[in-house]
Amino acid sequence: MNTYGMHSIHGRATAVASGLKAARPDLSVWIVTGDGDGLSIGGNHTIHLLRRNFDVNILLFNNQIYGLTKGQYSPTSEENKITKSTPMGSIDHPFNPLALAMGADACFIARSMDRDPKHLQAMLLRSQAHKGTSFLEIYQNCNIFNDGAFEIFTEKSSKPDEALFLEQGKPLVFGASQNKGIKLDGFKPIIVDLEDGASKDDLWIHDERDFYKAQILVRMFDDPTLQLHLPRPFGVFYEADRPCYEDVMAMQIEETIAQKGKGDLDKLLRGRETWTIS
Ligand SMILES: Cc1ncc(C[n+]2csc(CCOP(=O)(O)OP(=O)(O)O)c2C)c(N)n1
Ligand SMILES: [Mg+2]
Repeated sequence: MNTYGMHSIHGRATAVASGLKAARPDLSVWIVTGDGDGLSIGGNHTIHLLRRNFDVNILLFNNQIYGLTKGQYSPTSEENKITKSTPMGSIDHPFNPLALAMGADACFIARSMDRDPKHLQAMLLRSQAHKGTSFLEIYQNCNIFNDGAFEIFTEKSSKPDEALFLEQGKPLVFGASQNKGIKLDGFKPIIVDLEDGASKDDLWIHDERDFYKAQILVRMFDDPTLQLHLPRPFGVFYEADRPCYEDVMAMQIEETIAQKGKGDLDKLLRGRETWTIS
């Protein structure tokens, strides 16, 4: 790759990338972050980047653990997680990264996984093509400190029943022989059997531009209250167009210069009044 990378402070890649994009809007800027980095120490910066909508790309590698520091629980670790920092099991409720992004008005929300390089490649291209901040969550195995966290979605034997691949304009189908589908019962997603009377015509048709359905999709996890086990969606959940921060900022600067002329930084720093202390 003809590229240049820089390490910033833990959790602040989003802030550094925002500054970089503001100064150099011509660059293609990618933020490579983790569940700890992007949602714990840098959680605040992540949500503000999403609402500001700089045209940058976030790759959130979610392994549900602090890997580098040797296995402490993270804000995406499941409840009751036993780690060195939670020897009796964690008692925090985890973040749902895509629901958090939705709540911060992100304009591009997608999920992929490390063990499906074809799908991941397609999602990287979609992230790149989107004008605005893209938020791509990537399920990633940490073979040392959290091995097998996403096994049910990546193993050949369970993947067809557990992973649901979203495609624009297509019905939500899954299963080894594409024999199961998702239907909406009011606001609740329910599983129907296409080999047992259910028709494809009744299924939920995926529309990346549907803001309301995206709210349901990002919440498609197991539902303990309904005792419902749902497949986990992968793909582009939501895309919308909203002006980018750096473009509006450039316009504002241009208009102000047209009205008031070019500023003088030295003059501004010196201020209107000076005193001589004797
Ligand atoms: C300011 C600061 N605080 C704490 C740390 C220690 N630290 C380094 S990586 C890390 C957590 C990383 O977790 P995650 O972002 O999930 O990445 P992973 O290693 O799992 O890929 C922490 C707490 C640090 N390097 N800098
Ligand atoms: Mg991690």
